[in-house]
Amino acid sequence: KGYHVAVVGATGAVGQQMLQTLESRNFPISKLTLLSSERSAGTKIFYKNEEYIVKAAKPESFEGVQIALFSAGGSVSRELAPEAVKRGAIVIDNTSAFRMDENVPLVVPEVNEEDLKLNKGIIANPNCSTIQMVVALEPLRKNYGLQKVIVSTYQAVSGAGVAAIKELEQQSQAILNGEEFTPSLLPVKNDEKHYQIAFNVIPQIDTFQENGFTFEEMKMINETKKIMHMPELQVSATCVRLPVVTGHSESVYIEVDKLNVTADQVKQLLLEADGVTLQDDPAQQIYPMPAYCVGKNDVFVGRIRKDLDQSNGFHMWIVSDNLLKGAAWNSVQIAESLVKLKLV
Ligand code: 11C
Repeated sequence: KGYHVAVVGATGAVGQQMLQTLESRNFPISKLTLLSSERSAGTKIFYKNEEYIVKAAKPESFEGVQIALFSAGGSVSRELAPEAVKRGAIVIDNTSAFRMDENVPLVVPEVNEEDLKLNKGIIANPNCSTIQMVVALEPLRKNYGLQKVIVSTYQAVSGAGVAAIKELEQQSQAILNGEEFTPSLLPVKNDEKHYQIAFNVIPQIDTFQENGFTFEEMKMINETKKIMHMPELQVSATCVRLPVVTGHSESVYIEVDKLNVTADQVKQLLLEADGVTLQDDPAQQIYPMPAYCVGKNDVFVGRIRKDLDQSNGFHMWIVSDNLLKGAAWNSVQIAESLVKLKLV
C-alpha cells in the first residue's frame, strides 16, 4: 500500500535528489510517474533498481496522481500545478510560483507543520536559503521572541541548477589550464551581463528589484515573515554566489525580545532543536562548513556569539545542503507530514 507519486522535473538537480530522498526514506509509493519538460523527456532513470522513462508533463499526466512534487521551474508549476490539483493530487511545489499566495501554505515542518491543514491543494516549499535560516531561528523565536534578522548568504552554484555546476567546473578547468572562456550563465541566465564564478564571488542572485534588493533577497525577507507568522519581523538580506558546488552558508545577526539571554543558552536550545546539528566549539575549531554538510538532511549551526554592543543581539553561522533541506528533503518531509496528519 502506498501513494501514486509524481515527480515533475525528475531530471533536474533537485528532482534527482527528490528521488534519492524518497528512496532513502522508503516513502510509501504504489506508483511512480516521472515527468519533465519536453526537452528532457525520454531520459531513463532508475528508482529502487527499476527503470523509468521520463515523460513530458501534460495536464493528463496527473490522472490518478495523489502527491505531485514539482521542481521544474515556476512557469511549469503555474501551468500544471492547478491541473494536478483539479485531478485530485496534492501538489508540493518547490518553485516561487505560489509561495506568497495567501491560499498556499509555505511550510518548513520544524516551524509551521500545522499550516499544512490549511492547504487547498497546493503547498509551497520555501527557497533553500530561507528554509535553513528559519529552522535555526524558530527555537529562538519560540523561547526568546525575535525582533530583527540581518543575513548575508554564501550560496552554492547548484542552487542555480545543473548547468551552473557545469559552468563552475568548466571555468575552473579553463583557468587552471590557462585557457580563455566566456561566462554565459551566472549570475542570471536572462540578465544582460554574465560574470566568472570560478575563483570569484558574485553579489547578485536572481534579478534586481526596484528597491535595490535582488529577488533572492526579497524571497528570504518575505518568506521568513510568512513562515514564522511575523509580518512585523525586521528582516534584511544580502545574497551572494560562491564557487561552491553544494551547501549554502549564512552569516546571521539576530535580535531577540528577551534581555540577558546568554550564548550558552542559545547553544543549548539549538542542541535540542529538531532538524538542527550544533557544531560549535571554537577551542577545537569546530564549526559548520558546506563541504562537510553535503548529503545530510540537517541544518548545521555554529559560531554562536553574543553581540559586543547589543545585549539582545547574537551572531551565528548556518550551513545546510541546499538540495536536501533546502529543497528535496523539505519537500519529502512535507509529504511525510501530510501522511502523518492524514491530509492525503
Ligand atoms: C539559488 N536559492 O541558490 C536559489 C535557488 O526559489 O526555489 C532556489 C530558487 C527557489 O539560486
